Amino acid sequence: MDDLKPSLERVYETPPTTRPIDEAEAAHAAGLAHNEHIKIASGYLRGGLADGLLKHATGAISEDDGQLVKFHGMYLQDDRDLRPERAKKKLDKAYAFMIRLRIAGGVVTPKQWLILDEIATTYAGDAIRATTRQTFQYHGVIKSNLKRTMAAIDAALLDTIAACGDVNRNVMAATNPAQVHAHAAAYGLAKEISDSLLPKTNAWREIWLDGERVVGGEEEFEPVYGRTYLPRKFKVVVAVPPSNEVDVFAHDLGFIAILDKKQRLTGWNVTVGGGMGMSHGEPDTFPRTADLMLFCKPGDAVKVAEAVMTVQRDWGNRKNRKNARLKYTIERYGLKAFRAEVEARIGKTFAEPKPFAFTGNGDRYGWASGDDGRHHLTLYVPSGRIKDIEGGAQFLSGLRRIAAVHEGDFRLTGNQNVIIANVPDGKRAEIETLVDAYGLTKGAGALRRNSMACVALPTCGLALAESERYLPDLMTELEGSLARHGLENDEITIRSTGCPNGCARPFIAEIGLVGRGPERYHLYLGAAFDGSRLGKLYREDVAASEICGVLDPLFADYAAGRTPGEHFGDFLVRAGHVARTTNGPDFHARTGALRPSVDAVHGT
Ligand code: SRM
Ligand code: SF4
Repeated sequence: MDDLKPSLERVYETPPTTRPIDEAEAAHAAGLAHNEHIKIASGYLRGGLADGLLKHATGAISEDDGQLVKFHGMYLQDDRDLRPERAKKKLDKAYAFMIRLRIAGGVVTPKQWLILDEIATTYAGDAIRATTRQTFQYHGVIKSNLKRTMAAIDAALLDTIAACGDVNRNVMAATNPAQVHAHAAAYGLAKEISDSLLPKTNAWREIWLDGERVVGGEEEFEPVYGRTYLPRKFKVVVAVPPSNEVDVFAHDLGFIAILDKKQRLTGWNVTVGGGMGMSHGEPDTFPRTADLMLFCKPGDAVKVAEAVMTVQRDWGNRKNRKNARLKYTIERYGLKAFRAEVEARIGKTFAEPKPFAFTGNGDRYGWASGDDGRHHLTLYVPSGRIKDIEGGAQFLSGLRRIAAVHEGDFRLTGNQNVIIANVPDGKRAEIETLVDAYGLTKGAGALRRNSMACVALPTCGLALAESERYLPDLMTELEGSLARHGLENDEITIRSTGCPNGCARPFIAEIGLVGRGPERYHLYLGAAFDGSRLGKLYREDVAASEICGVLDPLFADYAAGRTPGEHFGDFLVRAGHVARTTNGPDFHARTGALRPSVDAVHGT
């Protein structure tokens, strides 16, 4: 259990004792990040959004409103494929909005699915994208359709509030359908936390649904957040061992279910300080796997979530957004001081984390049955893109037909896949027939089953390289190489992102590709199969065409030298191909361990 403790020899800064800076004057004086000023001046997330929507001369909104609209679940984007041609013709960029929903635990009813489908066909280019955090995104919604789209989302009894921005984001929860009771507990906690940490401002209804402006004591709008909300995004996740499908170590705050022998919940291990984002060439930024902090009883979990978030609200860095996530707060003040403050705010001392073990961070595909006799079908949706593929799977049409007859619900997974959940005995054959008729995929080869790619080009404004449009071709090449070495059935995780922000969590995949520039990637290797250990930079700036050639000899070595059951990432570390990364501060070091590992506790 000693491994649970953070490195004690590090020298930490003294934690602040004051509440967050909430005044514009103080913000100026303290040299806070520009986004802090935007929040303060916004009047609880209103800014100039309502007026900006009325400006028909442009499909865009102002730069500051572009920051603010994120809190409403939207991003101003443009189609980057069209940039050169439009620039040549001296046309404005092809602006449109990405809209992200907030769906705690990723559960929607068939009725909601049908409305979401209609929105896709009416306003969003006949596609919905299931994200790496269990929700849906639409791309390509033009400004003049924003309000209509939001009204339709509201009609589905869903919303986009706090899906992006410096707030608590969509709360993820384990989906494992076979663990009926544990899933119910995980989903219940995700819902409770999502509701409890939801911003209270009425701005969303007012702007998008023409709701009435609520007047009165402004402070009462945001009793938890105040006017400046959080220093940065905040992500919460609820996991149920043995599956780490939600990648609990990648998030600011995590809850890991501790189950008794009858699979009933006894309480939650709490993790803090995970995160993926970093910037190339800036060693002060790094991905970090979360620390295990404490164990709490089920009745205390929401209080713990509130306390962790408010300590981060007060202690997080509001001057430098690149250093503002909870992971850096923990690095700055130490886990011990952070936990003491959380306990002080709740007025209770908690127990130490309990042992548990994860086996992997992928999804289970195909049919599974719960102990309540209901059936659940996990479909493989390449990069989460729910659309009709020419000459291929008809995901949009097929799931629409299924939603029309389905009596259970749908669940999105943290790996961009879709579960047709809670199918009664009598409906299973009908669903199966529709799945086959529309060519929906119940699985894929071992590598693809364990793959993820972020959106990247053409919509993501931060992409340095392709991701979703590149990974399938690379995997085809790699599958050939794996087959040559007899590894075609081995489960190896592979994830790619178009930049180091890490939206598909590549730093905890056994093979991680991170965009460096057009057709060039950094290659990270040596992460743990269960998502508990970071990989290490193996080769810088590799041309896309050379990646398979770099990996092929490593596959050969793995096939020849692995021990029974040894995963690829573990093998690469043991065989000395890459140094073991013990945690964030050690991420950029080529060798050596700066911190004790927590692997012993979570079973790798
Ligand atoms: Fe992400 C920004 C897409 C999960 C870390 N992310 C973006 C933006 C909004 C680009 C932007 O700021 O202009 C991307 C929009 C692309 C597009 O066209 O849709 C984007 N992120 C996504 C999604 C859709 C990727 C996907 O393929 O599914 C995921 C939506 C999740 C959701 O439903 O809420 C998505 N993003 C993640 C994750 C994974 C996770 O949370 O498990 C991470 C890494 C974990 C973390 O937060 O550290 C992630 N996204 C980022 C970052 C880096 C944050 C940081 O701390 O450095 C950015 C950039 C930023 O915030 O400045 C970013
Ligand atoms: Fe965009 Fe980078 Fe996120 Fe990919 S990882 S979606 S390129 S921000």
